[in-house]
Amino acid sequence: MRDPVDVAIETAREAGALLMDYLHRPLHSTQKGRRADLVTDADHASERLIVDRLRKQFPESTIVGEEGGIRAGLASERWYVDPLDGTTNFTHGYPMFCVSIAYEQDDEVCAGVVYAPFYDELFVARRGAGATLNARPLRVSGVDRLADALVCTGFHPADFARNGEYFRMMSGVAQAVRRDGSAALDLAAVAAGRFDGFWEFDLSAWDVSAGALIVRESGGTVSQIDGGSFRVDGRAILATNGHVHDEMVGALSTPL
Ligand code: 2AM
Ligand code: CA
Repeated sequence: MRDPVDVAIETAREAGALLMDYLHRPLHSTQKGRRADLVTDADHASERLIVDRLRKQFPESTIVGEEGGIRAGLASERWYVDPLDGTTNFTHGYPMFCVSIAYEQDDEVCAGVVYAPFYDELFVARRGAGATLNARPLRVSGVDRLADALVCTGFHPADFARNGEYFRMMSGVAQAVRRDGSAALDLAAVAAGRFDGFWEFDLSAWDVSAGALIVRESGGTVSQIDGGSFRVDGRAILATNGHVHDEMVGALSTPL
């Protein structure tokens, strides 16, 4: 069997090149539901490419892709695929979009790859063996007070109200808050020490599975927003450099 990390890297790069090809073409996009919940031809083409490559190399595995749902296979080997994370950004030519691929064995994510083709940035994590950005070791930041921290969040297209309140509150206690539109890249930015923390409600396993491993393997901490144990299907995520984790759990558990 081939190394899942190598396969994920090759596949993410290939899908990233495909996205760059689509970037400057007129796009056909449809709304999946709400106004900001878009899917384009590029999402579908990227997912087809990724599923094809993974199927060839790992015919037995289960594949959970955002645009195609589950393709059944072994329960013990599962791939989580977001063929285009940051679709709204992509449709506007805003560069914060990526491909996210994670490989899980026996309910443990053991490989995570996030590739941002516009920047040619490849984030890779192997469970227990650290994480890299374009082959250089990654490390979270050393900022140790929320008051000095640059933090980031994201908004589910169907629910701005609740997180809007948290955004406002966090803007008063952190140094500053950003909203960049791609959960996988936000997590990669925590791993790289660019953001000191990131939280978001209502995400799916394909949004967070690779990025969460990359944060952990860069020395960061990942949990539910209330501080409970992280699960890829837990919907809510808090990822930090570790130093500001408890302060962020405290801030996000304040009744608003
Ligand atoms: P997407 O671009 O792959 O849809 C924005 O803060 C983040 O939320 C992005 O990672 C975006 O991923 C994700 N997102 C958008 N719509 C979503 C939905 N309906 N359910 C879960 N996540 C969603
Ligand atoms: Ca997507």
